[in-house]
Amino acid sequence: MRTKVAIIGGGPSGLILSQLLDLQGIDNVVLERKTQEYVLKRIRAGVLEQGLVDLLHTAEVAEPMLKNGAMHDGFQICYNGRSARIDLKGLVGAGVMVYGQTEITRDLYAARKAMGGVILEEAEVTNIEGIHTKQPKVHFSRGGENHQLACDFVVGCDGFHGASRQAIPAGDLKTFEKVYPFGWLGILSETPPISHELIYASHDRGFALCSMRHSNLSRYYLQVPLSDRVEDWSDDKFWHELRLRLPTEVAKNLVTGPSIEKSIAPLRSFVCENMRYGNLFLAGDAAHIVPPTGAKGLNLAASDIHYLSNALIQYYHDGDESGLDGYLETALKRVWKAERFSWWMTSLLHKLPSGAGENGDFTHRMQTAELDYIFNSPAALKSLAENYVGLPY
Ligand code: RFL
Ligand code: PHB
Repeated sequence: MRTKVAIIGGGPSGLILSQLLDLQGIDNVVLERKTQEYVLKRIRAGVLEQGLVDLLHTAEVAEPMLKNGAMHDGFQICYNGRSARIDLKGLVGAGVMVYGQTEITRDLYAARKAMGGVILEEAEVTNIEGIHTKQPKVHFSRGGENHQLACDFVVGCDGFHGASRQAIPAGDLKTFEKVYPFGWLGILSETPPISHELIYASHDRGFALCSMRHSNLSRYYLQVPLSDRVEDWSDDKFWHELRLRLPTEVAKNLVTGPSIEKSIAPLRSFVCENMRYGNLFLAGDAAHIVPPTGAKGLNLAASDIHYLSNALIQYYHDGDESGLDGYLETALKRVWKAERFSWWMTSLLHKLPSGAGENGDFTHRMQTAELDYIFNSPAALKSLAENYVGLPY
């Protein structure tokens, strides 16, 4: 089996890349270890920057998003019992699109199918051979048998736990990581959202986030200790805790109901600086992870795919390798800025353990001072808004 670009992973990164290349007549094959049904059950991102919205237009899959997504011109931050609005549109002239990653993935699978794209489900990549040659080979197992896919380039879109990054020898890897001492417990419920905009709440009991997918589907998160398990959290316990973490006038609008999904995600910042290694390119969560507080994970995956798809198209159409040679530097610059923002927003809003040498809740006082500063400084508010809507590509 042979193709031009072997794409490992059928999540949003891999599917968008596959679609963009196919639209330019560039052969590619997607290898996905799970079934499509399984991939579509994962509940993840919901806030899209304009760059991702534009990319979905280029990929010719924007129609369902335009019909069912909602533009948000601002969001709320609650702290110390009060609530303040970040007027994104007023501050930086742009908003964000609220539309689920699950829906984007479903739209992409439908588009790939309509174009006759090759996506091999339940195909688990085990090894990449000849990364430094002009004809690398991707080894994968499917239906109990081993197969090979020969190609010009391999793109690792296989998420944090995938095989592509592991194909880089340990001695050559340049990775950076911070693991946070808490996780997010998320639930999805078929209830109207508490507000028409997202609410980020900082509270002594821990952080909470009120988000949504549409007018009758809400997504809520609570900061929880890493030792907590989903079984420890009944729906009633979740709703009770959420109410406690919101200002009273906000909490009174909460409509509760049975959860239809409940999961705990650990929070991590991670960058693998080898976004190019020979003829292997890494994109999305395979190369970097951000804590979800700034809603940047999927959006960073999109900017990687924007740079990489343009570079591959330039190579196949004009024989010009400069985009491929520049990918690592261009993508990494944006990655580190989004890492900084996600780390900062996480540190600003979560209940943090005291740092070394601290006493009397020093960290909490710092957070309150910073929030007071932000809401009284047009410059600070603008910086927050500029990063939240997404830095330019
Ligand atoms: P994915 O989505 O993890 O897809 C990788 C795919 O690769 C497959 N795979 C393999 N296939 C073949 N062989 C192998 N050996 C393989 N190993 C793995 C996997 O089965 C999978 O299908 O990575 P991708 O495409 O890079 O997409 C990244 C995004 O999923 C991720 O960044 C976001 O979901 C992060 N994120 C958010 N991002 C935002 O931009 N806005 C948000 O509001 C937002 N909220 C979130 C989030 C992530 C969360 N969790 C659970 C981590 C909220 C949460 C709770
Ligand atoms: C979500 O709706 O899942 C979501 C929204 C905003 C975030 C993180 C997750 O910052």
